[in-house]
Amino acid sequence: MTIREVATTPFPDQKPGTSGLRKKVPVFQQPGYAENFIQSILDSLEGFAGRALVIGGDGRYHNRAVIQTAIRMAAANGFGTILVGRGGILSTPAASHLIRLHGAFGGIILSASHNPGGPTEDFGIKYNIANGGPAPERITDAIFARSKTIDRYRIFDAPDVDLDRDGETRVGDAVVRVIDPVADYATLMEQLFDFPAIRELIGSGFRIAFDAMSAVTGPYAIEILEHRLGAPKGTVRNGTPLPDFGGHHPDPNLVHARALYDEMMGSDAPDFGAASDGDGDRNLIIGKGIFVTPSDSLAMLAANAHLAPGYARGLAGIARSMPTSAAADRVAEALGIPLFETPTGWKFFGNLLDAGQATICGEESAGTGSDHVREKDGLWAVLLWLNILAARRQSVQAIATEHWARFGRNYYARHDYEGVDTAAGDALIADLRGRLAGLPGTTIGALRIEAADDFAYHDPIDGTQSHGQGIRILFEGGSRIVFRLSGTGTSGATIRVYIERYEPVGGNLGRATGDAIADLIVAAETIAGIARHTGRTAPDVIT
Ligand code: VG1
Ligand code: CO
Repeated sequence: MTIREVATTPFPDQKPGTSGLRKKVPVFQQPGYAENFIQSILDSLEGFAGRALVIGGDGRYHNRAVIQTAIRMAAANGFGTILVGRGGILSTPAASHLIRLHGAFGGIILSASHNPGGPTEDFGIKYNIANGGPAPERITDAIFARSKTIDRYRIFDAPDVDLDRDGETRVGDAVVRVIDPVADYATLMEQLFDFPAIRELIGSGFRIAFDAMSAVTGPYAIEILEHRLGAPKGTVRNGTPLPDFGGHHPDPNLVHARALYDEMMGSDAPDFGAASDGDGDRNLIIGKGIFVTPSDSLAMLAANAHLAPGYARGLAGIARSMPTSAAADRVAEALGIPLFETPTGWKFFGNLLDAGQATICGEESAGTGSDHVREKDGLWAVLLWLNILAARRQSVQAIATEHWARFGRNYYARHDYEGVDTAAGDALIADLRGRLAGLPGTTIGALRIEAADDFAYHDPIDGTQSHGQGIRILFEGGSRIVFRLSGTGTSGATIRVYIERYEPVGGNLGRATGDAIADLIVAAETIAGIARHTGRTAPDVIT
């Protein structure tokens, strides 16, 4: 085995987005493309000689090829141990856990999350640091800068590692260990939650439907829900990870998990429905007859977390991304703990979790998690819900209704305009930005704008400043519209419009969301001119 130094030239488009570098598979298949990015990661790190690196992915098309490349390059660059999930599989939260469990230097996760997979669909690479979390902007900026000047990469000439058998091999001096992707993660869940109580709930006839969407969560959900918690076989649907996710979007929302939603709204609905995304970090929660918005789920989990053994000590604080509704803020206030508002993307929670300032975090995009790892965690949210349901012995509907009666209700929806011309998306945001100063004090129908700004974050732990994180229009009474551009897409622009209306305790808490926010939807169009800029008169996806 020899190390090869391969001369290369930069690709101009390797800027990591909200969660790593995501491109179409054919882009990643260009000679040197993945190699350049991986070498740019390695060149941006210091002090990893002889240390461990975790590598795994969500099993999508091209996963195995890039895993072999990453192993050969990590070995050639001096890592001492490389831990790889069997079959090249690791869910994002499981990878985060393994980095922490093994005291690894970091990890390379291959995923494009909820985006479709296949020969012409999406692929992604991201780097996670020693705390198990996504690399902060300081590192992703360095990776991008390096990718623009890179002129060589280092790789071992070596045969492929057999990814399908547990055990150790060597690539040069590095030990490559293929490990069970599920076992350690399942054990961690068992430590956090009251498995006997959940097992008893299930034994009493409580029915669960879990849709793994033919993505990475299948093996985890089968092991935990069916094997360890005794749910009947078949509780987990679409439980085998497929390279093309069966041709679907592995995005657990009301559009792409429609079959589950329809079942949960039907007369013979199970008691609890859930789904996860391509890489296992998102969650969809649906009770019998009730969809729980992710923002509400965060608030309800935080309000009830003490019922699970792992959180019986209480929460130090709650963190949410800016576009996530303020439902969690009211819980934090009631618990007398701090609430942190961060930019979109899990990387911004890492410092708060490391510092012990926040225990539970969440995003409106179906991401919830805690300080047990440094990624959002789909199955974790499902299990915390099940633990709460086992402790309270009430329906999801009853828990939600009581929650709103106590805290009020943040009616909430996100409207996505996908595949918009990039220049039109940029122009819409630039136009809004230019008009921000003139908006406060103006009215649209009965709505009066109280404040408008472009969200900036000052990290309270390390002082980092992040600007331009989304346009906020705040109305009197607590309603709000947020506009931002997606940072995870691979073609064109996606405009996200986040709409929220607060209904206080004693108000009308049982409305249909669409009705409750109808005037704000009209206001969003009036303020931003979405149709004028994009030619679109309706969103592609409403979540
Ligand atoms: C989206 C979500 C964001 C999430 C990110 C990664 O980003 O809005 O909340 O953290 O995806 O999630 P954006 O920039 O497209 O809005 V995942 O499940 O792709 O790792
Ligand atoms: Co994901």
